[in-house]
Parts: sequence; C-alpha cells; structure tokens
Amino acid sequence: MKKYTIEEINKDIELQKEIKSKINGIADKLGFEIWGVAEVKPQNTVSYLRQWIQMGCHADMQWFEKNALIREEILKWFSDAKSVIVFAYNYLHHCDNKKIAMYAHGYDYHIVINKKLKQVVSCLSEVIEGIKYKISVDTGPVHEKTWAVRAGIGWQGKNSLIINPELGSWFLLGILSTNISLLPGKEIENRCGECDICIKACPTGAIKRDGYIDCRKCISYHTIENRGEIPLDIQKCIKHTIYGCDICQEVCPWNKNKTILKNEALCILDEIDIEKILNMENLEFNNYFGKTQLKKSGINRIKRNADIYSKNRE
Ligand code: B12
Ligand code: SF4
Ligand code: SF4
Repeated sequence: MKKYTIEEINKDIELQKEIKSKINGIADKLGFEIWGVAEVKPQNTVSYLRQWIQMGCHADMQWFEKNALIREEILKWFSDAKSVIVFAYNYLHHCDNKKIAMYAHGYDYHIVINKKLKQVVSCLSEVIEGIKYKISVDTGPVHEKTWAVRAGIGWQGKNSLIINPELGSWFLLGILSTNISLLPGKEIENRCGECDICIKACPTGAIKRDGYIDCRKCISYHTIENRGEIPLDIQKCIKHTIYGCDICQEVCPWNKNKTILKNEALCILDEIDIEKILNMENLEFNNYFGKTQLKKSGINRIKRNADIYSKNRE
C-alpha cells in the first residue's frame, strides 16, 4: 500500500479528504458516533481560565494552577500539532444504577477511549509516514471542550458541557492531536438561547450565569475530586449520588429522548445497595469497582460519599 508523507498530505486537499474518509470508517467501527477536526493556530484557547482560577473556582484542583499556560496554548503541550481530531463516545444507556453518574457505569473510560484512539493512529500509520500524535482523554493539560467546539462537535452549554443536537451531552471526548493538516469542521452555533433550566436545577447553585461552574459548590467535584471533608452545606444537597452528578444534564432539553446507543463497555455496573458499599472491605471494593473509574477515588472516599447519601435519605 502506498504511504504518503506528512508534507504530501499537508499541501494536498484531495489527500486530506481521503484521510478523513479513512478516519470516518475507523471511527464508525470503533463506536465513535461523531468526530471532527479543528485546526491548530497559535492562539489562546481558554480565555477565561486565569480569571476562573483567580476566583478560586477550581477548588483544590491545584494542577490547574500548575499547567494553566499549557492549557491556554496546545503548542506548548505538543509543538508539532497541526490539527486536533476530536472523537465523541456516547455513554447513554438504560440502567438501574441511579447512585453513580452515568458516565462512570462502565470500564474506566480513560482507558477505553485511549485504546481506541491508539487504534485510529495505528490505522492511519498504514497510509501515512511520519505521523506524530498526542492523546488526551480527560487527562492531558488540554481544554478538551474548546477543541470539541472548534471541531464542530457541539456548543458549550450554560452547564459548561458540550452539547450536540443529535446526541445531547451524553458523550465523552477523546482528543487526538496530530502533525497532519486536515480540513477543519464547522462550528455549531450556541443553541441554549434564553434557557436557564440547568442553572435553576443545580441543587447547590454551582452554575453561574456568567457562564462557568464554581467547583467549590459542585457535587460532582466534591464526590469525585475532593479528598478531604465535604462542606456541610454541600453535604446536605447530596441526596442522589455517591459519585458524580448528572442533574444539569438530566434537565437539559437537548438531552431528552435521545437514542440509546451501543457502547456496552461504558455500562457494566448494576444497581448496588448502599449498605453493601458502607460495609465493603478492600477485596470486595476491588471486585466490584476495580475496572471502573471509581477505583481511583478509593474505598474511603466512596464510603464517605455513601455515608452522606445514606444520612440524607434517613
Ligand atoms: C476539571 C474537570 C471537571 C471538574 C470541573 C468542571 C468544569 N466545568 O470545569 C468537575 C470535577 C466538577 C467535573 C465535573 C464533570 N465533568 Co468534567 N472535566 C474536567 C476536565 C478535566 C477539565 C475541564 C476544565 O478545563 N475546566 C476549567 C474551566 C475553566 O473550563 P470550562 O468549564 O470549560 O470553563 C469555561 C467557561 O467557564 C468559559 N466562560 C465563559 N464565560 C465566562 C465568564 C467568566 C467570568 C468565567 C470565569 C468563565 C467563563 O470560559 C472557561 C474557559 O474557556 C475536562 C477534561 C479536559 N481535560 O478538558 C473534563 C470534562 C469536561 N468532564 C466531563 C464530564 C462528563 C463531567 C461530568 C458530566 C461528570 C459527572 N457526571 O459528574 C461533570 C459535569 C459537571 C459540569 N457541569 O461541568 C467531560 C465533558 C464531556 C462533554 N460532553 O462536554 C470532559 C470533557 C471529560 C471527557 N474527556 O469527556 N469535571
Ligand atoms: S454537576 Fe450537579 S452540582 Fe455540579 S453543576 Fe451540574 S447540577 Fe450542579
Ligand atoms: S439546560 Fe438550557 S441553558 Fe442549560 S445547557 Fe441545556 S439548553 Fe443550555
């Protein structure tokens, strides 16, 4: 099979179309419902990040302070980047498990999507010589939502998540930044309009009208990231979850009546009794949650959350 060099592809639009159609085939096989391309230009990608950090909205996620500069400019993370290919992986499914946010019901998505992106690279390497790339699935110092907007995946809603007209916001993002130039997608205009349902529905007032989330108030932050004690006023509002929070997605009109898709890897946990979690030993915790992302939080944090949940239900 003939291999193209990066130089050949970067100057030939017809070749770029061919590569895109190859990606389309792989994306479909790997279960990505949507994907798109954003062009890398040396420019600030996260305009409000510093302000957000200065206001303390990142709570105890100090890594935001350390890598703010890199988040603002993708070339500081990957200097060869020419395009960012963004993949959306749907996780909407029917499930009885209401105590854990839906995106966390399956095998750890960081691993699942990372593997799939490596498969994309391996297919592209069959026809492209000298491909360089970097992957981020939640993990890199990359503002993934900005790239999703630029790649035409969706708009950033007032709940701060990316919304696609067909999928709603029930999808995770995988970022494949490469040294290949590809024709970029078209951005989708913001369709939130006058709606403010998510702002009103958030039990802790974490969604600010200016257009950002204050993590100090966000239940998702406290149940996943907070390693210490959860403030009492927030504890009182944790009545529906022991990990993550889906309220600002559940109420969004763009998330109603969406098609349930096939990504079974993200749906392995059944409903679990809260007493069972409270009484779990390490071995049982590992057996039950070992392959999911809850493992990273560890037994103590999950039990802390379960305890709060259970007291609020008494
Ligand atoms: C940190 C983080 C969190 C934090 C903070 C969330 C947040 N909104 O910032 C916590 C733990 C709370 C969290 C929760 C969740 N997360 Co999260 N998270 C991330 C992560 C790692 C970084 C996000 C980030 O950079 N935040 C920083 C802020 C500043 O960015 P921003 O929210 O986009 O803010 C912009 C706006 O505020 C805007 N802005 C506009 N006007 C104004 C005005 C002012 C004054 C200011 C200050 C800002 C501002 O500017 C900001 C920057 O451009 C990304 C993965 C990644 N590497 O990108 C996943 C990611 C965003 N999370 C994801 C998910 C699924 C979730 C949850 C749904 C999980 C759950 N069910 O509990 C919730 C949703 C909560 C919510 N409504 O945001 C997905 C989102 C997929 C999608 N469809 O959009 C991502 C992309 C992970 C992935 N790879 O799929 N998350
Ligand atoms: S995840 Fe929950 S607590 Fe956080 S902003 Fe959305 S509704 Fe509010
Ligand atoms: S609930 Fe309304 S304001 Fe919030 S994200 Fe959805 S459409 Fe936008």
